Amino acid sequence: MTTSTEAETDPAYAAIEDLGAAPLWRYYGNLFPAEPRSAAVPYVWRYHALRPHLLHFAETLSLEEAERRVLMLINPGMSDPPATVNSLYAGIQVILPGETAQAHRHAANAFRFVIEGDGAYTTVDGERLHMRPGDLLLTPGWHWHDHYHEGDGPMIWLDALDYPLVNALEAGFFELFECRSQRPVVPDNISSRQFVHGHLVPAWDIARSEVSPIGNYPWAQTERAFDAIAEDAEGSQVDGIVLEYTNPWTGGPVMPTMSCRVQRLPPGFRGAAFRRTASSVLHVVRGSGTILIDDERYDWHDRDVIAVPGWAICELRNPSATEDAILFSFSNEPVLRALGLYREELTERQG
Ligand code: GTQ
Repeated sequence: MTTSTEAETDPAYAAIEDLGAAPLWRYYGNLFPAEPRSAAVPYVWRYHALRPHLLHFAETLSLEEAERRVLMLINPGMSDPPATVNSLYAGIQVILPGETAQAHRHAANAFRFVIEGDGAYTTVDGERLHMRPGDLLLTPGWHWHDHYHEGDGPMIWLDALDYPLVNALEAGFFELFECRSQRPVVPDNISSRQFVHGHLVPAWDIARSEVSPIGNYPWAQTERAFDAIAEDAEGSQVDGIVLEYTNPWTGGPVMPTMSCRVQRLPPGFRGAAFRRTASSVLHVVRGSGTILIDDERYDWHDRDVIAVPGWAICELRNPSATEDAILFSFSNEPVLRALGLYREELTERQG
């Protein structure tokens, strides 16, 4: 038998290293943790603090120079490669009146959630989509997309992409379109209008893709969906009145790698503590409140963005006596579910 001191000096360690091999017994605990340990840490990006800097770059950096003018929201635990949480990235993009962000496509799936402004459009595979605050616009992988702004004042939105996953899988592709902007080839906003009825959807498209055919999920419909919920509905004990944006073909998430939700926390809401293997990002649409993440309390306010690492113990609260809080969120739950790795549980807080 070899003792541990002998092991330190055993020349066989260096010999196997030179041969491209390693002793599993020195790696075991890290490779097979008892439970997930996220590289991401909990973090809150303050919209009111970032916004002036975003506008500074809007004044000093042209879209010809920047391609996309975006402040990436990089998790302090995930700088290389940069990500917001595990397989997801979020950023805050600004475009000014008269500007165009040139057409391109990438293998990564993307979507945008509009924060402020009016009069901008994104064209996705030849469909012009009008962007208004609270709208969710999908740019599925390998769809051409460009943005332009005809309105007044800055247009700002939250971007989300799954590039950390796509790059980890070494499946990233990127192409510029042949000209700066696409010409529309179908009527504006047609996909949202055709699918708005939900129970009566165009049946001639036989693709039935895992990617939603809807380009824009307008905020006006989201509000209508909330208004239709019964007054005394209890909702989820952890998430309140939570709605999922769905792919009308499957009833499942809008894209195979990202699920999008919006939730209303009524005044005084105190959520139960829970954890999930999925990692998520929250964006405050309205209101303010707190989230306990692994026993640390974080305040959040209007338009902030919050990183929630996978398997962290979380608890949401809306302490206001009178105001609802509305959160938009996205997560990698569909990836974990597809691979049989999704778990969630109610939990006691530690400590
Ligand atoms: O608007 O197409 O934040 O391609 C990152 C990559 C936005 C976009 C991002 C992108 C875009």
